Order: sequence, then structure tokens, then C-alpha cells
Amino acid sequence: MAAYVPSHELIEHIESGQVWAIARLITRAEANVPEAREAIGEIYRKAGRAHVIGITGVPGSGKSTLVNKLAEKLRRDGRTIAIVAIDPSSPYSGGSILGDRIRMADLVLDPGIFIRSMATRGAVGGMAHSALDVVDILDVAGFDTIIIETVGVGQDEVEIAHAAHTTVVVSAPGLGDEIQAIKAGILEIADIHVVSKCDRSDANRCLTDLKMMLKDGFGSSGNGHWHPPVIGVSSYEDEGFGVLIDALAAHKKNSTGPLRRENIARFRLSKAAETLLLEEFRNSLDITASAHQLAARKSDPYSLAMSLIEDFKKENENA
Ligand SMILES: Nc1nc2c(ncn2[C@@H]2O[C@H](COP(=O)(O)OP(=O)(O)OP(=O)(O)O)[C@@H](O)[C@H]2O)c(=O)[nH]1
Ligand SMILES: [Mg+2]
Repeated sequence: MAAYVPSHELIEHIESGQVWAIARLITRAEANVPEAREAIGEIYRKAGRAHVIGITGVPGSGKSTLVNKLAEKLRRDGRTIAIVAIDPSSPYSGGSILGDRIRMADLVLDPGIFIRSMATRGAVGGMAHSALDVVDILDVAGFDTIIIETVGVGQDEVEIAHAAHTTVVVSAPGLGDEIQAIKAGILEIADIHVVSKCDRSDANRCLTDLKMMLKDGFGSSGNGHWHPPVIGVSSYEDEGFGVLIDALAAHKKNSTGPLRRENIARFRLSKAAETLLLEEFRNSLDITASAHQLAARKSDPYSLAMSLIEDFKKENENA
């Protein structure tokens, strides 16, 4: 099928779960294709049924292994699952992660599971923005649980995870101090804390440390009704998943109401506005003359940037 199917025509095929149509619109959302924008807008209006779970944590904390296991278990319970893995670099996503996943032949051949990897490097426009468009497409395609997996380093990745209905932060034993520092920065977004690799002998220490940190008020995102539980899990030994699945269900039931949805909506709106504004600004921008001045040190980056913005505003006042 080589012909270009207009994006709005893809919608009905997406609604009936056609993988080819899902994949095409996702590609267009990722690339921020203007032609697809209206269709993606319509998708947004139709979406909103799925439980969107963000899973984040420092590199090597065991997220991918955990997500695969979790997906497998939810699937066995009869749920349909889509996984959106946000990988910080495309070579990696093309290699080991997808490689690992494709070896899970059972999952890959099952139409009730959909796995998509998105690279952050080289993303056109707002990364968070297109990742959440992808989530909506999968929602409209009928997947009832959508898992977004991101590495918890970099603002974009953390924001994406936090824009889910339920955010899971994965900590692991045996990672260095540097890693622990990064971890501290993401603890506060957790609705559920997971300590992975609980088959390891140093896991208990990690559990205790984390509980101590949370008790000290560190990163407690409790909102009065919800106190983020700390759950030990081992993907190797298949432990803790029942408790995790129950916690996910409880959080969905108790804490994904209007307030959470409004916060996510605010985030979506500002990201969409940023993307569009930046796009317009770039399209109208001719920086050659200013760059000359700057190179010759006749002015400075801030003054010149400010006057570019002034010009842009003036141009749009008359539009
Ligand atoms: N002991 C033990 N090791 C685990 C477990 N789960 C994952 N690992 C190992 O931890 C390492 C990292 O696992 P991944 O699932 O790739 O971790 P990740 O968080 O997705 O890593 P990045 O994608 O690099 O951020 C691998 O060597 C896994 O084999 C577990 O339950 N127990
Ligand atoms: Mg991973």
C-alpha cells in the first residue's frame, strides 16, 4: 500500500484497531506533520478511555524488564496493552531494547499488545507533545492500558511520565551515588514507588532507604487521599506484580479524577501552544542579518533575540 492515505481517512481504521493505520498516524504525529494535525485533534476528542501509566526511573533500574512482565500479566488478565518506550537515543532503541522485545515472540504476535519505540534525539517539535498524541491514537485504537516508559533523566522524559494518569517511579539497588542523586529529582512525581530487583541481597537496604527518604517528606506526592506506596518487585523471580497491579487499579480508581485530568490538560495545552508558536516563529525568522551583527560582536544574543521577538509580534499584530 504505497498511496498516501490522508490522515483524516485513517481515523476510522484506527478505531477498528487496524495496525497499519495506527502505525501511519503515529509516524505522522512523531514527525509533527502539519497535514495530520486536524486528524490528531479529532483523535484527542475521541480519546480518554484508557488508563495511561507512566513508568520512569534512572538508567538500568530495570524498567524495560518490568514493563514487559507487567504487560504480559495484564494481558493474561484479558486487558489490551500498548507500550510506548521513549528512548533517549535512536541507535539504542533500534538495537537492544527492541531486540529484547522482539524476542518475546508471544507478545509481539498478539494483537492485544502493541509496542512502539520513540527516539527523543532528533525529535521534531515538542517531544512530550507528540508522545502524548501517540498515546491518544492508541487509546482510540482501543487499548485499555497504555504504558509510557521513559528514562527519568531530562526534563522532557520526566514530564511525559508525569503526564500519565498514574506515574510509577522505579528505584533499584546497587546503583551508584550519582544515580541516586538523579533519582532524588524524580521521586516527587511518583504515585507508586517500585523497588526493582528485589531478588538481590541489597534490595532491602534500598527499600528501607527509600522509605526513610519519603518519611522525611522527600518527594511525597501524596494529595491527601493518596499516599504513594512503596512496592518491592523482582522481574527475575516474578514477585510483587500482584501488589503492583492492585496499586495501579487503586490509583486509577481513587486519584485519576477531574483534578488530575485538568493538570494533564494544562500540560498538553501549554506544550501544544509552545510547539505551534515555535514553529511559526521559526518559519517567519530571518536571522542572517542579526547573526552577522552578533558574530561581529556589535550586539549581544539577548538584545538581538529580543528584537527578533518584537519583529515577530509586530508582524502578527497586523496579520
Ligand atoms: N537481579 C535482577 N536484575 C534485573 C531485574 N530486572 C532487570 N534486571 C537487570 O537490570 C539491567 C537493566 O534492566 P533494564 O530492564 O534494561 O533496565 P532499564 O531501566 O530499562 O534500563 P535503561 O533502558 O537503560 O534505562 C539488566 O541487566 C537486567 O537484566 C530483576 O528483577 N532482578
Ligand atoms: Mg529500558
